Amino acid sequence: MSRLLIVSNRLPLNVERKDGKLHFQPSLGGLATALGAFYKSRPSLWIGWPGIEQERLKKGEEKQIEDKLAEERCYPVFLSGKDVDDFYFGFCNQTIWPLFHYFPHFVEYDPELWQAYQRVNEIFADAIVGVAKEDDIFWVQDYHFMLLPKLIRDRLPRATIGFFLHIPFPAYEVYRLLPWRREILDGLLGANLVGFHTHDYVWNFLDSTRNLLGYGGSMGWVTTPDHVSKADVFPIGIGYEHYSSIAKSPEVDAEVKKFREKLGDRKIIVSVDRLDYSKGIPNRLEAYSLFLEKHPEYREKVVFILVIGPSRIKVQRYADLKQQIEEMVGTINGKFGTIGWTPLEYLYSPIPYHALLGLYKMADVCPITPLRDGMNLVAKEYLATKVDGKGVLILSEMTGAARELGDAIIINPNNIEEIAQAFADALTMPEKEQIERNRAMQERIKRYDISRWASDFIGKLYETKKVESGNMPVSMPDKAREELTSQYHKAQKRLFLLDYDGTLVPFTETPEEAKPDAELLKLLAELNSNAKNEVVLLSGRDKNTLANWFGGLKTGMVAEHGVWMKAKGGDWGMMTGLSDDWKDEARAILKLAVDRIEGSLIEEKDYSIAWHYRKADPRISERHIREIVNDLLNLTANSNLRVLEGSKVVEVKSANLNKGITARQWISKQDWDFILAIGDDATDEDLFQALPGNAWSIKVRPGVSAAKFSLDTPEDVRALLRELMVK
Ligand code: ADQ
Repeated sequence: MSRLLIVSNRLPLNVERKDGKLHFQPSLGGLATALGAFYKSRPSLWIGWPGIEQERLKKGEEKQIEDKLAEERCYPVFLSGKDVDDFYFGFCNQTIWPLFHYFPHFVEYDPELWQAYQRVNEIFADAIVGVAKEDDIFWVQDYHFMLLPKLIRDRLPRATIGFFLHIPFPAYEVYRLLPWRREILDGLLGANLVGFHTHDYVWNFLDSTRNLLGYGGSMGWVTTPDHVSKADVFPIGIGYEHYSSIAKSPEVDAEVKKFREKLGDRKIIVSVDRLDYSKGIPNRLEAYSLFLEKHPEYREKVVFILVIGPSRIKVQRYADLKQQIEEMVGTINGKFGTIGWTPLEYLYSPIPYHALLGLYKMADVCPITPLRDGMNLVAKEYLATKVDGKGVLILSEMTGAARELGDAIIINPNNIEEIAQAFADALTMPEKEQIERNRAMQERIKRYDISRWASDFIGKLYETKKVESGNMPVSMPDKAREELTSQYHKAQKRLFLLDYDGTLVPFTETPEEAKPDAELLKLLAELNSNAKNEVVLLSGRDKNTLANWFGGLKTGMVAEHGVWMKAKGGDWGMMTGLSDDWKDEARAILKLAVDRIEGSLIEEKDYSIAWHYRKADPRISERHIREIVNDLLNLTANSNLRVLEGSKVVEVKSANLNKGITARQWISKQDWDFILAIGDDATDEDLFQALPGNAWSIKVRPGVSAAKFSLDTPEDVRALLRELMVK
């Protein structure tokens, strides 16, 4: 089993200095606890910041920390105080966090913080590569390290890298606000697998990669020039069995007893959050106040225990929020409280595990009201402790958890009246209904628990890597070139299937400019004049252009992807059974595209129509291309037409027309003992797939392909063809 390297901002063990000495404490809550059992169950190493700034360490203490953490299979990456401030409190929590949680007005766009983010990601990349061994697989966690997948890939091109985002990925219209939006997408796409909590986040991510980087793909696959990535959904779970069994323990019952002694038999509402403006704490309190206002019968009969975990207090906005919450707590208690009854019990502190579970266990109602939340684990923890099935979960529809826990009372966190009503509904919900609702949700979170989440992710990561390995042609090594030449010379019947644009000539701004030069014509003439060779130019271009350019050569030719064909020395013949009555509608859509996108143009052929946008401003066309392709896809749905995306060209044509079908006809003509096919774009993939196993196939430009080898430029293709002919 290969070793798993988990990378996250914090380690499962946190280092603190108390009374001058270093102390190692298990990190509270979060990922470390959640993944603890999984990472211990296999060969692994956890890499992260140990929680103490470099300047606060004395001589020799770094080594001391390294040794102690090594016992727990952890590896520390040390950061200076300035890096922690600018990276963690800065870019992570004043730029990414608010933007990704739809608080654009809170976002700091500060190039200095961005530099710190880049710098710390680089520091981590170097540290990771320093400890990595061959065959290790990498699993990078969360928004702190979105550049890291690419930085690792730059250093270890063949690495297997996964990334999981624990927070939402926002809609394109929000994400695009970020000045460094492309760099971050590039960083993430260095991973083979990018995981999110919900389908919406996956869609948002794919939308942004299409709009900002122009990368297409389907079913979550993203094809970049040198690499393939997949985006997929993995809703994080909790250690369900662990929570539900501890909830039955005497320690937890003792905690419940302690609380009950203080609170009597009043109804209990409990909420637990880290201090954060995304968690919707003020609106929850406002709703509680409204509930007490509207339902005086509950006064003195209910207590709300508000638990808040200290977090990011160094960021001013968090300090302000803390003050706001404390003021609200004071106001509510002042307004409704009586001697002997405090409507709101406020705890601002980390809560020990058994006490936390005790609170969940005795809570009649758990209101979770974030304005945005990637998942929200408290919702799942609360349900897991409900061993008797009783209790009511109120859940904001803006949490990832709401996608899975539809049997909760779902609320809009901005609707204070609705939340207040939810308190009343929850407190009067019949026990039978509570149990029914909870059992359904418990089943689900029990099945897809944290270890299933982790093993599912790692399993998918391997699968994704396998797809990539099987589909990335390797650049041609010398040995393969020698073998190709040797086979060529031994062979008596040789077939060359050559694409034209992008393969034999580089791309130009307009299609007419890509005329063959004298050198190319000479090369093809020479290749074709050998009696043992049959050269076929397979192109999407129209027949007249090919006839004008290559008529003198007498090579085989295929125009419009197969509408027209011409054998070596023969005449043009047309494929039968084609119709063009669909062209008017497709032309109308593409004309609209030309009007909207300056510099783009339509190329009409007999049985296909193409829209070229190479000359258009890439920022504009990227945005519109999806719309145009979607219009074309709607038009062609359930028809025998195909929409093909080439390099800066979209083409509509009959599904019966593709280079693969045409190539098969040529291949079946003779018993060839040497076949070489070369192409560069999506239309050539049909050709590669149609080849027999012993054929040679080469893709020009790096990218995912069914071809066996790759070359970088048309000049390299010409050089290879020239090389073949040298005796
Ligand atoms: P968080 O924003 O931290 O996580 P959440 O999922 O609710 O949010 O997890 C908080 C954890 O901290 C829970 O395990 C909770 O029990 C614990 N906790 C909170 N306050 C505590 C206190 N006072 N004492 C003790 N424990 C406390 C991010 C994303 C979430 C996503 C998770 C996991 O923001 O949306 O669900 O990662 O992917």
